[in-house]
Amino acid sequence: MSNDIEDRPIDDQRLTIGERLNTPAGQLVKKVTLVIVVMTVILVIFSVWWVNESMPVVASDTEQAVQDTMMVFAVASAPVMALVWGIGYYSLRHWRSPNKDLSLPPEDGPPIRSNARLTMTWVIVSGILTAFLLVWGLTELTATTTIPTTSSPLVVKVTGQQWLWSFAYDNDGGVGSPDLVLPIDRTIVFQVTSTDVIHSFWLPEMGVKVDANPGVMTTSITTPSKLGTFNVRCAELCGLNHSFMETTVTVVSADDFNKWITAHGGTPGQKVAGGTNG
Ligand SMILES: [Cu+2]
Repeated sequence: MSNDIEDRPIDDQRLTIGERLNTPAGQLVKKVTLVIVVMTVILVIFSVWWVNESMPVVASDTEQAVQDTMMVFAVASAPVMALVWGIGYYSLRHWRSPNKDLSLPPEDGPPIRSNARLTMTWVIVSGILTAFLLVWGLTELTATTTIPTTSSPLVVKVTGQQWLWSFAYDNDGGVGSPDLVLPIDRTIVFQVTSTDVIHSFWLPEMGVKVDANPGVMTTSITTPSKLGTFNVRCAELCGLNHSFMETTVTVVSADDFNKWITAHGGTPGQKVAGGTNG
């Protein structure tokens, strides 16, 4: 049997890019590219709008990093999604079987043996994209989980139990409280545990969500960046009243924080071994 594919003249490959774009196949490529570009623009606009619309207010550096990462990943994935949809559009529109009789399989198009330029472009572009996202993710992860050595962090002991949270400030005279009060612009180290079942300590506006496990101390850090009162929730189904396991976190100035500690019988900066449990 003769190999009719290899015998076929390869006129297409002798044309310049400009000439090839003017062939019927080239016109089609231009049309699909336009669809992909328009779809990319729409998806980027949608991503930016959706992240701004659906995410909570930013009350800490951690939440800022979370929302920046959401935005970067959404925008970076927009052209990939547009490419997949664009090829889907092309396939559905132009490779539909012309046969009304669906018992007959559609005729195959010419097989493509290789396309070095396309392969290299695909490998390089997707390699750069994934490397960028990996480096971005690792950089943000390191920045939001490393305690800065230049500042003195505030340690807050967080205890979950069915169905309330309690907070202890062992480095400030052992103050205990059912509400969380934090000074602005100071690194906070949460030491989280539970007295009964597994809970999850969640500060939606501060980008903190960490398991509270009985017998184990988990740690999470953040730096509040906005004055105000925000939510404290439990994010792990922990029993009958799980949905009521909530309180507030109030971010105040450093002076007001010291006054609050003093008003609750503590001394700012005075360490207490063991401390209270709220
Ligand atoms: Cu809980």
